[in-house]
Amino acid sequence: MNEKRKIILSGIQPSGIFTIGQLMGAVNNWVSMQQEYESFFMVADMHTITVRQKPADLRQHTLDSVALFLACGIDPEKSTIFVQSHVPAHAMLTWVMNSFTGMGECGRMTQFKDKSAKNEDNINIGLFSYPVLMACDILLYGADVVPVGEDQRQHLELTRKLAIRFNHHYSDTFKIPEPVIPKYGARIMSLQDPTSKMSKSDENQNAVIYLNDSDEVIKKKIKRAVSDSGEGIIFADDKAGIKNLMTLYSITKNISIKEVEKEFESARYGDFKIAVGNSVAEYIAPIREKFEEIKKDKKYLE
Ligand code: AQP
Repeated sequence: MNEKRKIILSGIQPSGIFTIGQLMGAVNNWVSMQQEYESFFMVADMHTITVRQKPADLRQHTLDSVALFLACGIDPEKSTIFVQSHVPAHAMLTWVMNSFTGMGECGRMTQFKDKSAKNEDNINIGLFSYPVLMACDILLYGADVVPVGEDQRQHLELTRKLAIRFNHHYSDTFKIPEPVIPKYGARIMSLQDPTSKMSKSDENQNAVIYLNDSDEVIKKKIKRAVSDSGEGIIFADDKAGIKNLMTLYSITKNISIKEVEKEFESARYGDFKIAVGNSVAEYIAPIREKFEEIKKDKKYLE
């Protein structure tokens, strides 16, 4: 039993109620991996302030994030849950690592380009060096693996590059981490534009399923989800909307994509969407109920 367990670290920004994308892309893996790994899960508030925040909202979202971690199945007896800004070493190492990072390396990051386009009036240095902070989050804890969604793959590659560079210049200081990205659910798409990632800050609320959405709201959003003018429940890249709904069904029912195809072989889109709506609502309901329950106990969360 003395064998040293491998370490995982991952985080989520407290910028609102989590989406089903964050659950399927990241948190579900956290829950299963915490059994085996020494686990650190972080409320990444320093990342969140790269976009303007209202202080009261940020405080509330930080507590909500902890409540959501617990509601999704993170066990505080097994895992360490912490708030990033409570550990000054994150900022301290970031200053060091900023001096090892090229301007071009940060400028190439897709997330920086996307977030700059969304926040044209506030393209700040924090937003630019966000991936350096993320690299330091991971390297500080000596994480072996980092469970994340597909959109974070590029940041993980930079983390590895910076660690290797630092180790090469000095001594073997940092462990080189590996990403863990789920086979399905690594990129849950917007319900209204299935060619782009489901994001909690989407202006169109019908595009996003939040973990506190009611059964009725979930069913309605999925009924209205954009599909295509064709037919057939087929998992194909040219059927992005249907592919996304099939992913949601497969994960919420815990069956394979092949089984989904078989179950809906001769179904029409409308009937399929009703089935997906029911399945997703059933999957989210216990999380929502647990979240509402835990949220009442602010003292415990603090
Ligand atoms: N749609 C998604 N599908 C799969 N995984 C996702 N993740 C986020 N969205 C999806 C994964 O969730 C983890 C935490 O992400 P984050 O806190 O960095 O949030 P984000 O990616 O910035 O999320 P949003 O919803 O896009 O927020 P806004 O709209 O505020 O920018 C990561 O592991 C991420 O891969």
